[in-house]
Amino acid sequence: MANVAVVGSQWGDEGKGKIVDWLSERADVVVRFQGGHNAGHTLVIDGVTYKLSLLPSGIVRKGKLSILGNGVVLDPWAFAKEVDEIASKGVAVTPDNLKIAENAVLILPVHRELDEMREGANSGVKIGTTKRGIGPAYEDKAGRRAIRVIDLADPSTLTIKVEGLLAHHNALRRGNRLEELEAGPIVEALKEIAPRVLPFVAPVWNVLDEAKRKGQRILFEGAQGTMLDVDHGTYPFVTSSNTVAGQAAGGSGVGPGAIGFVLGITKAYTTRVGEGPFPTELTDEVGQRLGERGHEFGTVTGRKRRCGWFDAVMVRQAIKTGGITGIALTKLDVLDGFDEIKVCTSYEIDGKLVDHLPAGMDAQAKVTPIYETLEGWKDSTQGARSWAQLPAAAVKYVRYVEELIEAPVALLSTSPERDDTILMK
Ligand code: 2SA
Ligand code: MG
Repeated sequence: MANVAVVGSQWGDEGKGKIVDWLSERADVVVRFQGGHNAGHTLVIDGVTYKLSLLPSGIVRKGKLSILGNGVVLDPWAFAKEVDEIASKGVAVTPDNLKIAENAVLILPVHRELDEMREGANSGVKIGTTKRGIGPAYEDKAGRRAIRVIDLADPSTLTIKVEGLLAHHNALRRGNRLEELEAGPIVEALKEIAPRVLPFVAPVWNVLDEAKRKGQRILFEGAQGTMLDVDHGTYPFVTSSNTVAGQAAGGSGVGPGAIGFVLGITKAYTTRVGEGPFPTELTDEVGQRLGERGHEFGTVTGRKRRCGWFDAVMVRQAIKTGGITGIALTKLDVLDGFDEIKVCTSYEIDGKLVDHLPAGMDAQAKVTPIYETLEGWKDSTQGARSWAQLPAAAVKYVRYVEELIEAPVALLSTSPERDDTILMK
């Protein structure tokens, strides 16, 4: 089996956690390559629910190596908390089953405060972020002033680095009437938390190279989704990292040849959490019903997710920009019992038919979806484990989706339980 990268093909929350867990059985190493503790991956194993934000989903499986790559932004306090939480469920996180890239960037309280301040401000574009400091941390990385994981190992230069960071942040804080900060307490806090992080630190690129040489299989676990990609998504309503599969290489240090199959996780309808355009959004009772049946609440923040019909235009675009080889269609069972089901097959903008989502913010806001209506099905697809168990109308729906998005459905997921998965031949 080739190395697989799992990415979301919509706006996140497509059910990546379950599929990564399903695939991790066949993998040796599970790697996260972007994002931070803004992700929310829910795993249900033998009736126990695990909610992971930062740790790779492989962590709950014995004998797997989990890796946080250089493309990840790491809040050391959130990390320690998640390690403790998962330990309370009987999962030990040790330097044997987890490695953290030396060159990953840290999220500090200043980043969280800036994120919170911007989201609460009356002016500017509100993004609806998770307020975890993700965006400000990536800004500092690109601005070449970030504190990196490896800096925790060198307390003697930490003060200079933090002072450099504060030169930027205090100017911002002055402008926003936040109190200015001194380096001392931040350095002390970092020194205090360092022992929780340092045992895991490694040159991850080298660990992955060795894994490749040994013929081990690597699973790359994406967070968020293609439409939240900082380049290819609905900018500026995006997260601050590249979420496409190409980032699996850059965000872990393996080179593009290491990624064999790109699996795009795709929900059978659409959801989005946070602000920004959403052409197929339903604010009526149908949207309400999708949200209730699908338990559409943010894993990290508990926010209610916006819901709507499947948008084939958007997913087709995600398949192209993300290089998705095949998709895993999830939560088909949420559509059980609808009399009819709609699928968006093209867009109309200013009276013109359009076959893709244009990049402009104004054009994106003006999109009207054009729908095709399909017959629904009365029988339950929940828990189906074979193609033959699906009602004819559900099979027709899956085939239609496949045709519209121009990519094959490789897997079908019919409940949160990992075994309720149909492998398509
Ligand atoms: P941020 O915090 O800077 O990354 O937010 C920017 C945008 O990215 C969206 N975003 C997400 N969308 C869906 N799921 C995410 N993870 C959690 C989950 C979210 C939660 O799995 O449920 O619990 O609310 C996630 N992370 C970031 C975010 O909504 C903004 O639109
Ligand atoms: Mg999620």
